[in-house]
Amino acid sequence: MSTASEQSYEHIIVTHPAPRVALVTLNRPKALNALCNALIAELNTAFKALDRDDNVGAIVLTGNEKAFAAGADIKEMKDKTFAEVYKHDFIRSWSEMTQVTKPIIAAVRGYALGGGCELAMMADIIYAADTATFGQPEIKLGIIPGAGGTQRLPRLIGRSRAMELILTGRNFSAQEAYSWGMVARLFPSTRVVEEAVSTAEQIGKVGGLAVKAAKEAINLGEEMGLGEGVKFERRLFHGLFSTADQKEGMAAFAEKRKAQFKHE
Ligand code: DAK
Repeated sequence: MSTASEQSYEHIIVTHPAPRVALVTLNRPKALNALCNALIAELNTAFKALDRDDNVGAIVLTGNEKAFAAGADIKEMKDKTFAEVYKHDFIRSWSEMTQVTKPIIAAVRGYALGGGCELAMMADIIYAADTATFGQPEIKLGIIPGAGGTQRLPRLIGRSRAMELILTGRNFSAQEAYSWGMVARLFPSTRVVEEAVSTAEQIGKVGGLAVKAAKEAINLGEEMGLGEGVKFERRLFHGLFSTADQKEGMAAFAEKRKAQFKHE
């Protein structure tokens, strides 16, 4: 039994739908999963526990049919003052999800707006329902994206498209997000979570240390120049020759059998 699944939460549900897979479901349906402080705190607690859990290889993050998440909780933040948000570095904890070392697949159905879209972009892979709606509508509220939207969206879909979307606040469709490369795969809404779980299960079966290294190389590489990134990749590659999984993976290939990875 996993540590995270033993804990019960108010705004999220953590389950284990397949071996080595954790499914984290945002559960504030009446507010379209608006991301209040308490929800973000629970999400961070769950992610930390799942990241430490040796029985978890990959995590799926989802909402419900109507909303992945309709953004930060507008009602909670509407009366805040500059002094308050600046002094307490308002919702800095949002970015803790990016510290998780295990792969996170966002399975997006319904609305992924504002902070909801940003949360999806913090995941490593986005699967979406073909009916999902994305958007960074903050400009219409007199603010700008505050959880990485102005940084991640242009990197994912290109500067000109991101500029247009962020400056107008126009929502965009799952098809657009897919054609621009932000979403990896589209599915009917009824299948998106099971497909994400199935991919997470596949990831959970291969060597966990190699998975961790691959995620680290891709994510840290985005912050480096090409030469530095390639060198960093090579060091991680070299390091994997010290793992039992590398010995097992290559021996299994040579012996024409299925590898049994131990994630060590
Ligand atoms: N916050 C609070 N409540 C929300 C909400 C939200 N973002 N979105 C929906 N709700 C609530 C509605 O108020 C309503 O509650 P009741 O009236 O029933 O009490 C309930 O959810 C159902 O919503 P609707 O009645 O509006 O449902 P509809 O189907 O008619 O419309 C909608 C769905 C998604 C089009 C609409 O709800 C909508 O436009 N929602 C707001 C979308 C939005 O503007 N999102 C961006 C929020 S700003 C930061 C990090 C992040 C952020 C900021 C800073 N830092 C780290 C510094 C993020 C900012 C944002 O996300």
